[in-house]
Amino acid sequence: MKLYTTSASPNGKRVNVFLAEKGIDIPRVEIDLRAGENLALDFRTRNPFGRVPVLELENGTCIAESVAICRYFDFEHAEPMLFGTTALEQAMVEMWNRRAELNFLLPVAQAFRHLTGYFKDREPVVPEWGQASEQVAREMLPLFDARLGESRHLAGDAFTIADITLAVGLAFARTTRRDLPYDLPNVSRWYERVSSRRSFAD
Ligand SMILES: N[C@@H](CCC(=O)N[C@@H](CS)C(=O)NCC(=O)O)C(=O)O
Repeated sequence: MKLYTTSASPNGKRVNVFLAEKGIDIPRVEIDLRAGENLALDFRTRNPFGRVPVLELENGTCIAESVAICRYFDFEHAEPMLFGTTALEQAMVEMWNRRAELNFLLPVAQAFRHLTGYFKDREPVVPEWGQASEQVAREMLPLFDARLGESRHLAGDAFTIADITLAVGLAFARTTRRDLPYDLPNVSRWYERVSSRRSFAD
């Protein structure tokens, strides 16, 4: 088993934190995104979409999409369950993880890509789209703040994949200096607690 990843990228980080929470260590192959290693023919045989991370199993099956990789490990290594256990928990985790991904992590990534032109060698860069995406992330953050005012973690009492998604999005937004309201009280308190978990250290 091998994980093809870029540890510094948001989705690489998402899987790394998840694996650390589970106490799983597997061999990794670092992919240099800047140099376009993810676009090479060899990599595309593992993921035709040319994105990291990709998990390659012993039998050669390749699983791309960070949430799909995390789900695989949640089932294979039960404790702690990070996608919930009961029907209700699983639905809440799915809801909050999708909200965190679609309404925050993705717009933050789009803002980065289209405002910096970081991948201008491989995609059209549309600064207006970058601004609109940053605006979406800015407007959504207060909704997460409201949720975290009434709940210890995003999906309920337990720490889950939804917290990893939002925290990784926030860490990436901070590092890349996106213009967002970082001082929201509940998000700030929650972020301090979550990002100081050992799994976020590397
Ligand atoms: N939905 C995918 C997104 C994967 C993705 O966009 N990965 C980025 C790094 S965070 C990437 O490979 N970028 C390289 C590129 O766009 O060329 C997932 O959850 O894994």
